[in-house]
Amino acid sequence: MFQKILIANRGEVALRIIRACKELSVKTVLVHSEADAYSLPVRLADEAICIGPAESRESYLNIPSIISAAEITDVEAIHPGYGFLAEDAHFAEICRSCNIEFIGPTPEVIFMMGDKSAAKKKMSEIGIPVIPGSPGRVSTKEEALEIAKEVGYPVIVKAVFGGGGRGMRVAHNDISLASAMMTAKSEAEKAFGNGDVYIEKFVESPRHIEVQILADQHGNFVHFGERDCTVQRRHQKLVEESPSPMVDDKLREKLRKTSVDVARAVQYVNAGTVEFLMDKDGTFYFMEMNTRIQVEHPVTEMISGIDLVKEQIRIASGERLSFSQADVRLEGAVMECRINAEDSANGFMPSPGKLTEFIVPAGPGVRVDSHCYTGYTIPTQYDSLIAKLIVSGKDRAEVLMRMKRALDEFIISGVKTTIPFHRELMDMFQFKKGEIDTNFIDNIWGEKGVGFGSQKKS
Ligand code: MV4
Repeated sequence: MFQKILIANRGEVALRIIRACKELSVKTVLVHSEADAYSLPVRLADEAICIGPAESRESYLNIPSIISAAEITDVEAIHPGYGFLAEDAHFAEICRSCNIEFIGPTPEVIFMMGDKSAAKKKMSEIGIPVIPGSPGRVSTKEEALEIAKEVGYPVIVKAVFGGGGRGMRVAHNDISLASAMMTAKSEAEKAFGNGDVYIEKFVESPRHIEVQILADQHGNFVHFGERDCTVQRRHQKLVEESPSPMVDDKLREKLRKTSVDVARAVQYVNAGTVEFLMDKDGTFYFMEMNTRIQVEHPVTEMISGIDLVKEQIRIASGERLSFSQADVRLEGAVMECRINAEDSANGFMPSPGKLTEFIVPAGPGVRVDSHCYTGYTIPTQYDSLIAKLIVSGKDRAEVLMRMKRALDEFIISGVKTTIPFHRELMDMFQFKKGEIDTNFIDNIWGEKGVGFGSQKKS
């Protein structure tokens, strides 16, 4: 096991990694920006080094400063968390050349999965179901029209290096396809520095299902069941749960097997998530693989009893998985609500500021992952996640009651939060039945919170 590792991240996930390290007797070095000098992870890490100003480009994305900090403190590995440099193949490569273990997959695998079109092509070649569409990049209007004729409208134009919904455009006919190509390309160029796009059939009312996997350096692969992340607003996940209310045992088995096949095909190492789009009729397609630990990983930790972050560190240090697939027990139900400093009654506008009160729920089946405390000021420069409220129970019905109870207990003053949104969501009959798609929140909440406070109750 490592003696000391560096954490190249901030906020909730930096604290999550520190907790894992303490339980493994691994010393921690946390690099941070000036804006985070008074953060809880800075206080709890064994060492903390300020590497630059608030702006991410000059601190959390500043590779030379991070590597310098790693060299000076003599760490053996770097944990990138999620976001920032977590899926930067170039950063992983630099770590390798500096003899620092990058806690994640190899630069080659990160690079391959970062190219969504190449990843899709590779998976389709080994028989993994993918959404019908162009076999690779589409560069001209003529090619685009050809693909659309083949798969039929509506189609979606997607950025090859996309993610988070940027550089995506839907087209319903030949005329809108030409402009969809143009806008998707220019948006992708601006957001990712590369305007390459590909095209596929647009699935109208999908669900977002993902499967957590772990793989060690010795060829062992384990999956941990699915997470349903269908409740999103403008590509921001708000609620994640396991098991999915819309997946039966037969489908679940297929999803799990497919996910392990995907990981095996690329000789994946460390924690990863295979993302699927699921049709109304239960048809599922491989979408992409996320080569990092994800925000919603506690859902899987609570349903399996496995500490995924500790496993990540063990795997990176060369240890074998200490359990096999047969040892993984997924019991009951778990749900996570993301508590953001946003005004959900007002278009989810960011609401940074000082937390004059921050009192977290507890009790049976409740876990809160948060770096916040009473008196903490939420910086304006970073994302608005202030806490993850994760609740487990014997079944989904118990989880829904427990989540409402925990949301009621959560006291946050000084900023607006998404708690009122979650409280209302827990009472909505469509959500309670699990009968929703990825458009649900955008459709009913709409602009400026229209619909908020006026939902049908069951
Ligand atoms: C799609 C789709 C429908 N059809 N692809 C959104 C983010 C990116 N990872 C892929 N996304 C989608 N791709 C086809 N062919 C609908 C979405 C989509 C979506 C997917 C998952 C969760 C929420 C979503 C919200 C809007 C659109």
